[in-house]
Amino acid sequence: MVSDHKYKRTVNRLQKRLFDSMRVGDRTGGYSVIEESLRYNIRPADIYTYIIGGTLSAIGQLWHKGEITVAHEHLSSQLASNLIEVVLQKSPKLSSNGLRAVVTTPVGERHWVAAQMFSNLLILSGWEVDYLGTETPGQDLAQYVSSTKVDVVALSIILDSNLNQAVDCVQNLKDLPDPPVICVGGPVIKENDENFSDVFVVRDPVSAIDHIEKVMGLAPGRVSLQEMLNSIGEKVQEIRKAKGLNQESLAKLAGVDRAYVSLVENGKQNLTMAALFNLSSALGVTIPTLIQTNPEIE
Ligand code: B12
Repeated sequence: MVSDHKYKRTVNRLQKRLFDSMRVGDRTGGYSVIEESLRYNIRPADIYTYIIGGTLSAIGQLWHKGEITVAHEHLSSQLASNLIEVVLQKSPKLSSNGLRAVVTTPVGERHWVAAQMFSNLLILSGWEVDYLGTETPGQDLAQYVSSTKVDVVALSIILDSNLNQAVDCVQNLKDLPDPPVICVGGPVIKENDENFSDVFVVRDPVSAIDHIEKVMGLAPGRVSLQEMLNSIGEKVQEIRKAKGLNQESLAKLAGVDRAYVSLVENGKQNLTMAALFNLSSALGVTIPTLIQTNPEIE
C-alpha cells in the first residue's frame, strides 16, 4: 500500500499542477493532471475535494485579491466542471444499489461545483442521481420528489444568505406524505442548527455517503473490484519492499512470472484465489492482510 504520507504528497503535487494549469486557462494541462491522478489511483473523492476543490479555492483567493478577473474565475469553474465529469467517466463504479437521489442547491445559491461533485460521488457509489443544477425552488423540488421515486435529497449551501431558502426546501420536503431522507452540506452549515433538525448535516462528501448508506441499510465500506485490485497491488508492493525483495525474487517465491507481479502491483491483474494464496505465502502474510482496503486521508 502506498504510505499515507506519499499519497498526500502526490495529492498536493497534483493540486499545485492543476492550479498552475487553471491559472492560465490551460485545458490540456488540466486534463493531464486528472489523467495522472487516476493513474496514481487517487480516490475520486480526493481528486474532487483536494485537487479540484483545493485549486478552485486558491483561484478564488486570487479573484478575492483582485489578481484575476471574474472572467478567469469563470473559465476555471467551467474547466473544473469538465474535469469533474472526466473523473466520473474514467473511474470504476459500484454496481447499482437500487436507490435514487436528487441533488441541487436552494434559490440564490449559484455555486454548483460541490453539488456536481457530490452527485458524481453518489453515482460512483452505485446510486441513480438526478442532478438538477442550481437554484431549485422548495415547492418545485417537493413536487418533483413526490412525482418521482426519490430516496434521498441532498442540498448544497455555500452562502449564509441562502440558508433561509434551504430551510424552505427542507420544510417543503418534510411536508410530503412520504418524505425522503434529507441531507444538507456546505461550509456555512452548522451541525446543531435547529432549522435542520431531522436532517443530516454533513460537510465531507465521503462521510455523508457512508452515513446515508448506513441509514438506508446498505453494507458500509463497499468497494469496487478495481479499487480492491488497486489496494491489493499497493499492499503487495509495500510488503515486498519492506522485506527487501525485488519483483523477480517475489515472483520466484510465489511461482509466477515477474510480469505477473508487476501487473498485480499496478492493479491490472484480476487475481485468482490460488494466486492470492501463493503471493500471501511468499510474502509471509495472511490473505486478509492483502485484501484489507485503504484508510481515508484526513
Ligand atoms: C467559483 C466561485 C464562484 C462562482 C460559482 C460557480 C461555481 N464554481 O460553482 C461564481 C462566480 C458564480 C460565484 C459567485 C459568487 N460568489 Co463565489 N466562489 C467561488 C469559489 C472561488 C469556488 C467555489 C467552489 O467551487 N469551491 C470548491 C468546492 C468543492 O468547495 P465547497 O463549495 O466549499 O464544497 C466543499 C464542502 O463545502 C462540501 N460541500 C458543499 N456542499 C455540499 C453538499 C453536500 C450534500 C455535502 C455532503 C458536502 C458539501 O463538499 C465540498 C468538497 O469538500 C469560492 C472560493 C472558495 N474558497 O471556495 C467563492 C466563494 C464561495 N464565493 C463567495 C462569494 C461572496 C460569491 C458572491 C456573493 C460574489 C459576488 N459578490 O457576486 C457570488 C454569489 C453567487 C451566488 N448567489 O451564489 C465567497 C463566499 C463567502 C461567504 N461564505 O459568504 C467565497 C468563499 C469567496 C470568498 N472568499 O469571498 N462564486
